[in-house]
Amino acid sequence: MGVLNVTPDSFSDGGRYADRDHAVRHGLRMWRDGAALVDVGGESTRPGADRVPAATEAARVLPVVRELTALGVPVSVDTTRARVAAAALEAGAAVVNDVSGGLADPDMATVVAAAGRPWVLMHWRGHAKRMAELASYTDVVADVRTELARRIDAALAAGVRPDRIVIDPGLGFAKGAADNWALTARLPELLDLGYPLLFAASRKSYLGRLLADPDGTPRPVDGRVAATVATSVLAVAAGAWGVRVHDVRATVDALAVWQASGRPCLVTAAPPDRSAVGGPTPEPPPAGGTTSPDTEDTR
Ligand code: PMM
Repeated sequence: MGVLNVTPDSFSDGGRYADRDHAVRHGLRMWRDGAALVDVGGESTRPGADRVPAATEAARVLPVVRELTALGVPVSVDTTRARVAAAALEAGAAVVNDVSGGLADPDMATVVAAAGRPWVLMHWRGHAKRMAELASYTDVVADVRTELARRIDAALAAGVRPDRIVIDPGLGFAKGAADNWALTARLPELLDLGYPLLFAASRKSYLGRLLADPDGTPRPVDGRVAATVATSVLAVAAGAWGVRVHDVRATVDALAVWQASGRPCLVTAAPPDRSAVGGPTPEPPPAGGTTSPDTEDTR
């Protein structure tokens, strides 16, 4: 899943693709680089961010979703709003990526159930403005697992088909660096829920802190590609179904190496069926490049 934030303020690529033509070109490039989905988002979730009105979010994402799908690019819409999701599905989006796991908008489950499309349920505790206060856990992996299980139950109760559900631990969302590393190390406990898992560490600040200078200055966003690729390969080798990344080409290359080396597995338990969620098949990667962001985050 290639990240396409059509926002002026996302931490990882803020402002870069706010222009529609530029966004479409970048989405097309990520698809050509091998992304199976291009994830179009119109509301920043960086910690502390204010919400944007639904109409603004829709105005940002819908033309891009429409243009990319017209070009044959499979698209997911990154939104917590049922209204925006419904309009994006109507415009051709194949998947709803909901960082709130259905919690932000009570109508989301109905929309997704009626559309019959895959739904990414991310672990979430609250909107960006206050998520830092919500990062308190007894055992982060057990707590995330329990809270994700509740979201799955709610989705099923609303009529969403089990083979349409994807889960996501929500790295950096009401989670500190130690929480993110624990979730990475203990991914099998989340996979044990029996659903395909999306892993989204790309360029997040805990990678910047891992790679900080001796004086403690975090590595800037554009210096986190190798660390992102490493986390993605580890996640896939542990059984993740997909990875959400900005640097598609580097990720696809690394996963080609993983595949050519016999898909070594980091866990003994059988990973979930990766074909369980209907959706697009990746295109072979033709030539192209990726761009680097220069903004900082606090996630
Ligand atoms: N992270 C961001 C946005 N959308 N979606 C899912 N499913 N999982 C995530 O962890 C996630 C997401 C924030 O990162 P960005 O600003 O780089 O898009």
